[in-house]
Amino acid sequence: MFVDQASVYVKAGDGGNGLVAYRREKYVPLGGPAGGDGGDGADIIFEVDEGLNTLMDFRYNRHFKAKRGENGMSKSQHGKNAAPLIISVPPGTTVIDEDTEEVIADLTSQGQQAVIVKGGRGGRGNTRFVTPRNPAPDVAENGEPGKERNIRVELKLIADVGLVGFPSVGKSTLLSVVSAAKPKIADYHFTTLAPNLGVIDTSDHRSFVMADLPGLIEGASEGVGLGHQFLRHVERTRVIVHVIDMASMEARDPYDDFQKINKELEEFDPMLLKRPQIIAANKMDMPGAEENLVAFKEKLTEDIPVYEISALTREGLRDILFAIADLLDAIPKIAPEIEDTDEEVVYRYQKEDAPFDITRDPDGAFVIYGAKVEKLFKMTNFSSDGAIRRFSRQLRGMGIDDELRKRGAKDGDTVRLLEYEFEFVE
Ligand SMILES: Nc1nc2c(ncn2[C@@H]2O[C@H](COP(=O)(O)OP(=O)(O)OP(=O)(O)O)[C@@H](O)[C@H]2O)c(=O)[nH]1
Ligand SMILES: [Mg+2]
Repeated sequence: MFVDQASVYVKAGDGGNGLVAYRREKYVPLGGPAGGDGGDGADIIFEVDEGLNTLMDFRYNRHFKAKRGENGMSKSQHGKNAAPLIISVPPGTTVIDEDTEEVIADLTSQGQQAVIVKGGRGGRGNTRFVTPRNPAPDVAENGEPGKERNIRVELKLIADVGLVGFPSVGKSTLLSVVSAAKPKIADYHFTTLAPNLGVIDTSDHRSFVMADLPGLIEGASEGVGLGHQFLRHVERTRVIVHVIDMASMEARDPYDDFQKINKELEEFDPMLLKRPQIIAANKMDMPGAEENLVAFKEKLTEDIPVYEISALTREGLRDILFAIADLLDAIPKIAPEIEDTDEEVVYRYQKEDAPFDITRDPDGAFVIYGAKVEKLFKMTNFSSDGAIRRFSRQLRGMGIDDELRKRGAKDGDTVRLLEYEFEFVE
């Protein structure tokens, strides 16, 4: 199995901050609270785009940060929610949490979406903290931080293009110079025993997957050489690139090679001849290749484009890759084979954040940490007394005061949370 893989960091947008504001109207001497809520931060969503077939885009961009929500405004106006950041992925993409190895999403069908990280909720404005006892609160919340995650994106590769041809014509060499694949290359037959896959990126940023395949010889369709095993792979590809040794280094006639290979393909499955083909006239750097090519083209009656290349000197590669990409764009997709089909499970909600934990620093200070308490802290706007009081109430509500006391905290002891210090007050 061949897997394309990328490690990516995603951070959803933070919620916008809530606002503390009061009405100021001409004839209302004591205007009530009028601070609006912050908007929600942007989610990061992955969406299947059938037009993609590799994870090439993740090679260029490994960090994704979504926009934050707008802050709350006066006159009780809600800040705008940030629009989700949508990232296109090819069908067959699996998204895994790198830290827990949990599968977050299996994306298979066109348009299917999965929320990879949720944006933070907008903080509430002071309008929302009105109570009969406190009709004009000076409390507003900061936005909730957006979730962040390290993820691994994986894609089982299916070759779009198969390289076929006699042994030693240069199939593996070609794959090695147009992709990062490192197939074994040697001047003896059947160097390649199992297909190698490479991801190809054309200079105009289109990408596709190409396989070099074990060499084919006469009788392959009946099982000679690596026969059937090899031909099964060809059946799954959408374009066949027929590699021919135009230098005739083993004294075979190039056109004869071409016909023999096609005959084997046809005998294995007549449909294979209907598959679009491109001829790669390889080894054009060698003496005699030019003459052979002229003779080859004279004999060629089939309507198949011929591209002159040298995998060794890397000549002509750009043109043939463009031709392959154009052809792939022009023909319909074959639905990728997906082993465990119909699995529509998309996103499992995350477990509750651990509320808090307490340790002690060497100097005796109590240190509070944990996702939930840290989130509360970040959502508190410490510029108002009301918000500070509310934060202490929340800590008490979570049982942090009791826990501190249990561990021996006394009036005046230092308590740390993130990079801040407080005094423990009874
Ligand atoms: N002169 C020249 N030699 C080449 C070129 N491409 C490949 N070769 C040589 O041809 C020999 C066979 O190359 P491979 O890439 O292993 O051939 P293959 O088609 O993958 O062969 P199998 O895996 O055995 O089917 C090697 O010695 C290569 O260096 C080329 O463009 N010019
Ligand atoms: Mg090979």
